Amino acid sequence: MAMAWIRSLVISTPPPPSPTLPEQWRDIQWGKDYKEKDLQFVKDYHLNDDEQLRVLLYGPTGSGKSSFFNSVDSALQGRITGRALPDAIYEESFTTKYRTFKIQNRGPGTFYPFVFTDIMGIAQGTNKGVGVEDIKQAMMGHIRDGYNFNPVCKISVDDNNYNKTPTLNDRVHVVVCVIAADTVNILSAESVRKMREVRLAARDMGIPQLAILTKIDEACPEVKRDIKNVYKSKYLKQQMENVSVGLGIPVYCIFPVKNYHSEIATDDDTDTLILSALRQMINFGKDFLESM
Ligand SMILES: Nc1nc2c(ncn2[C@@H]2O[C@H](COP(=O)(O)OP(=O)(O)OP(=O)(O)O)[C@@H](O)[C@H]2O)c(=O)[nH]1
Ligand SMILES: [Mg+2]
Repeated sequence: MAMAWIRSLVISTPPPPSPTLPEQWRDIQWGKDYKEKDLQFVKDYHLNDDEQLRVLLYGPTGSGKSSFFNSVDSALQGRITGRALPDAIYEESFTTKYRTFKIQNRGPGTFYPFVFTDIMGIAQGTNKGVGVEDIKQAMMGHIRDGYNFNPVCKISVDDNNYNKTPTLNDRVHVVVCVIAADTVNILSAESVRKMREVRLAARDMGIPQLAILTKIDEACPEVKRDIKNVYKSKYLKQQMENVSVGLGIPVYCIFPVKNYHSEIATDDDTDTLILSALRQMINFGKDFLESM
């Protein structure tokens, strides 16, 4: 009698909802061969000798902008690199300068035709973090490498690092919003407002945009266990939809990545997500350059 009761209890108790979907909702293939194909696409990408594609990374303080550049660099070099210094304590923006990074291709002195511009993070508070006006100036190519952002006032036209006559190469061709997946729901209204402002300014300048969702390993245990669960995780899908609604960036322009942060060697599947985001940046940037 007691056994039957227990059995009926077991049968009638529904299983806990699964945190993952049975199938990936975005088509992506894993493994070394597919990673190599993506890598080849990037290696084959070329522009005219005098052209370069500039990708600007912006987003909240500590979201993983510098780490994303390092991760792209690592994926392309096949080893962990650390040129853009990331920070472990991120109450204040660790990056304070406007810095452009080239990535070496094939051998010394040869570079990929795209560069990354890493800037100070957006922060809550009027006089904290990079100002939206400075990001707009950066998009137009008015800021020179090495400029030290001042959260209190925007760059002055008299500043030594103010470029009065930017060329097409100085301008930004792709704008990337970098957000940590585990902070999407707790971003301050002010940070969201600043990021929306940047998005609208980029739209008005016709600059293509996409978003990177970092720290997917910290945000979802299933992804920490196996990165290949990224497009099965219900939580991450929800976070991508939240970013889309909050910032007005379509879901097809949002890419989840795990940055290299404590690893001592690169990994094919981690590279795959980084390269898939990079491919889209390249495609968008190419379209934009062609339209100029
Ligand atoms: N687990 C994990 N940690 C990450 C990831 N990306 C970045 N981090 C860590 O997050 C911290 C902040 O990263 P940064 O790259 O300095 O962030 P940032 O956006 O450049 O920050 P600011 O320059 O201060 O605006 C560092 O300790 C990184 O190691 C990720 O994908 N997963
Ligand atoms: Mg940084």
